[in-house]
Amino acid sequence: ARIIRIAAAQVGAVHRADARPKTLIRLISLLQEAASKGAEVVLFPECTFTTFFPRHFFSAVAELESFFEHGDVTTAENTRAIFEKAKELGVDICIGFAEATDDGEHYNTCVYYHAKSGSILSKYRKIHLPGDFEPFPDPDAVNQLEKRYFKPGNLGFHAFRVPDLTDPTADNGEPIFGMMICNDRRWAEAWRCLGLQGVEVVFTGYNTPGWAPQMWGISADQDPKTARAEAIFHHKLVMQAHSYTNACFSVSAARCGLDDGKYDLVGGSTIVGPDGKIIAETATEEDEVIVADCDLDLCSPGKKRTFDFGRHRRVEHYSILTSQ
Ligand code: ING
Repeated sequence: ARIIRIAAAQVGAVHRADARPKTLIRLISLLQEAASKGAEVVLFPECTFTTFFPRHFFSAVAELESFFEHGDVTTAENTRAIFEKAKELGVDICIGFAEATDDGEHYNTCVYYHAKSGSILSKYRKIHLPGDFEPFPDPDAVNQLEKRYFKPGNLGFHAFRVPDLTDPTADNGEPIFGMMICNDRRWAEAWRCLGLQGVEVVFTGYNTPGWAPQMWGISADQDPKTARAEAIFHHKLVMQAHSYTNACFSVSAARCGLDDGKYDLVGGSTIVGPDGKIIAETATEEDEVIVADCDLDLCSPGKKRTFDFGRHRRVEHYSILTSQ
């Protein structure tokens, strides 16, 4: 069997002024907790080394740049310790961060780090950037300025095989993983691009506000509790629906909690099976680890029957998907 014990490391509130070492230590202890529970792969959230800064409008470039990682994250001062710990523990990690490239571009990025080889197997740059370029006029509005701070990803949706996790001679071969980030999960096309590559586990870190009426275009007098419940409902809806329609497992890890006592992000980290059912989910909106044993061969019935893309899809009728 091709069974892998996978964990999601949910990260609670990270404040704007939190020192980076303090946050890094939290991430490392989450990794250690997941390893102590036998996890072989651990997913961390989007932009997990700092507070979720795209909610703020920065006029000073210097502070904005302080939220980005420069150079190789596996060796850079601010981030290398978690990769070193992953290698020491022999646990693969999938982790999100704000990437500043050598040629001055900025992306919302995540990498899959393979502990055995001590290398990055795959990098993904977020393609669907939500929100706006300009902040709302209302100074109390919750902004979402990813279109201002990041460039749309340029690496596509690429599934990749991961060595050293299961018996490579088993039928179906080495595991096929894929990555997306936060808002990507709301776009069926992102999942189908990975599904058509045979993906068996999709990893998604996220930062989802519980209360952002201006961004959603609804009136600001909606009850915040209702809005938060709706945000969690829509998060689970897309993780479950797209796992089912692509016959794959999915893992989601929230950055959540009340950053700076004001900006709330919802929890709801999940591990979902290829039947669309939630296998594990967090109970808090704090730092929390969930784990599940994922038998990747449970994807086969869906891939060979109901969602056998080769036999059932009729691509000659889908051209609108790439022309509009
Ligand atoms: N955050 C949110 C997300 O897609 C959002 C933005 C929330 C858009 C709700 C629309 C509705 O979960 C990020 N970082 O993409």
